[in-house]
Amino acid sequence: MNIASIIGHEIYDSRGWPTLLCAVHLDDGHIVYASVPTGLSRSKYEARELRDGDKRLWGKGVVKSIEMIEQVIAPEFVGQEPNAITMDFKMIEMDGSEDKSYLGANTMLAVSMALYRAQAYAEGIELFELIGYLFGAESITIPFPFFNVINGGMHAHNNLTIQEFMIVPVGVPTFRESMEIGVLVYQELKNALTKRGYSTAVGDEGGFSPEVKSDEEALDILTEVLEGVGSSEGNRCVIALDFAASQFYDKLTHTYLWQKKHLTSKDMIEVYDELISTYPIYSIEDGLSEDDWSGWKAMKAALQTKVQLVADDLVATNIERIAHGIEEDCMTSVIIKPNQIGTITETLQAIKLCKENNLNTIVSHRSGETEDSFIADMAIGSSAGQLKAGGPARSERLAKYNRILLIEDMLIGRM
Ligand code: 2PG
Ligand code: MG
Repeated sequence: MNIASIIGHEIYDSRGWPTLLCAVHLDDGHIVYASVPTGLSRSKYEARELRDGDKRLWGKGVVKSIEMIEQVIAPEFVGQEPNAITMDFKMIEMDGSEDKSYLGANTMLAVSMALYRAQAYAEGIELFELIGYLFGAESITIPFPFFNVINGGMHAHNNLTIQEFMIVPVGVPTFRESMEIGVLVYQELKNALTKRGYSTAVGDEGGFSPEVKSDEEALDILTEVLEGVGSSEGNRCVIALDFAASQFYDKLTHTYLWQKKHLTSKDMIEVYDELISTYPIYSIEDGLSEDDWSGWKAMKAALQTKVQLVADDLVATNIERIAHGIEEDCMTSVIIKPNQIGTITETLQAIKLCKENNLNTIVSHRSGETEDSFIADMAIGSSAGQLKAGGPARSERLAKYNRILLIEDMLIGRM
């Protein structure tokens, strides 16, 4: 089966900003689609998106990306069988830049995802099966979810410095049961916030964004809710936090602006140690900034036995930066976001590098999402282990969780 055409479309993401959808038309008439997300609290080391930069839609339009797809990429691939890995490498060669700025990481990723889907369709298998096969996996595992239940930082307009307060069900055998616990905690948290007179409006990732007085108050409320739900269900949830510290790092003074004080990396590590001893915290993401290699090294030395230390902005799904982080001994886990690097093939290489070096991986959505559920298949096919896809609310978040529920049902023969 061959590719008949590749078409780009401008669509809108969960924030109402334009984004890109790619359609690969196959010569049997079947069409596969893929659409790409956009981050807000981005690392400066991420691959570059191509945006129109004109007067329309704040310069965020993607007409230039559509032209790249239809006039530059499609002529290379039309008439050929979909072969995602070869075609990803071809696009990397065509782009020729360090940061994907010629074709655009959004352009390349939309095509890459659609090619993986087209190849799975051509081979008559599910997307997660193709990814598992290409990844060389002997078996696959369902990831456990990080549900984002309170939004702060750049994802909400409230007092919270911590960007993401997530809950992670533990000791739960199936994804379906994790999901039940996730929605239960979410609803109980809603009640707890209402009782205290706080708003239950949600932020960009589907978690609540209350005007609580401090990060600690949010943690107090969340811990109280978790204790209640834990005792009634016999299951436990732990807390995962994304501090997104690059966002409160002050480049002029080389300090972190934490709760109105200027703190050093060393002070921040003490803050985390204190928080870990007070709350049931299992995972800390981006506790320090994207350039603070020595701080990360010290943080790992101090906290690695107590908590998972997750690098996101620091390494930006870039194998060279991940390799540097391994050399410097900076983290125990890595966030994996396809649009930080620009192709699925490179994203899978990043997961592989982490696994070969005993690092955990967390496949992640972006704050501006679409209904595309690709990352669910990718997390399963690569046995990434962990997935963060937002709150258990809002369809662009649920699209990922619901796809996993469906795959889990397939795997136990309920299809
Ligand atoms: C993060 C992400 C996703 P954004 O910092 O981990 O949660 O946020 O997509 O806004 O960069
Ligand atoms: Mg992050």
